[in-house]
Amino acid sequence: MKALLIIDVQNDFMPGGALAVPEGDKIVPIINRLQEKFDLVIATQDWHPKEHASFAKSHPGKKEFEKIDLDGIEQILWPEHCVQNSEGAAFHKNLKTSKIEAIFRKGTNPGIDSYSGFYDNAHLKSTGLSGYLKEKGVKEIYFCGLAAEFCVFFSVKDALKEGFSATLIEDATRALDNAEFEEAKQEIIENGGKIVDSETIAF
Ligand code: VGL
Ligand code: ZN
Repeated sequence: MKALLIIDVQNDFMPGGALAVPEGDKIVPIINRLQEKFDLVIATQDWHPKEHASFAKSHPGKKEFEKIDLDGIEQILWPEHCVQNSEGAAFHKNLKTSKIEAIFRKGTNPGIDSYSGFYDNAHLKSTGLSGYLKEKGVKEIYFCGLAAEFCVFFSVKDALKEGFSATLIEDATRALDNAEFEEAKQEIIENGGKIVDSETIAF
C-alpha cells in the first residue's frame, strides 16, 4: 500500500508568507493531481504556539536565521510562522483536502522544533504518524510539500529509519535554498530513498 504524505502546504510557506519558499505555490496543482493516484493521502501542518522556541522573537537580541544551541540541538531562528489557528498556518486555499484522511500537527511543544512529521528534532516524542501508517498497511510513502530541505527532508529520513520505502516527488516540492536541497537529495539516495518526477507516477 502506497501513501502520499503532503508536508506543510501552508500559507506562511507560500510567496508573500512569513517564511516564504520561492515558487512554493507552483506545487499545489501538481499535488492536487497526485492525490488522485493514491489510496491514502495524509498531510502535516507546522503548528506552533505563539511563543515557540524556534522563533527569533522568542530570543531577545537574536536575529532571524541566526543559529543557536537549543538544549544541545542546533536551532535556526525563524521568523514567526504557522502560529496555531492563524491564517498563515492554514493550508493553501487551492489545496484539495477532500482526500486527506488525517492531518498530523507538529511543532506544538513550545520548547522544541519539529521538522519531521514523525518526531521532534531530538527524536524524543513521536507524532504517531509511523504507527498510523503501519496500522493502515502502508509500506511505501511518497513525499511532497514544503520546505524541501527541512520538513520534507527530515520526514523522508525518518520514514526510511522507520522501515518504509520513501520516494520524494521532486517537482512537487520547493526549497528555501537550492544548494542545501542538492545535499539533502544526495543524503536521501545514500539512505536508500528515491527521487522521481510526478509524471512517472501512474501506478
Ligand atoms: C519548516 C522551518 C521551520 C518546514 C517549518 O515546513 O520546512 N521549516 N518550520
Ligand atoms: Zn516551523
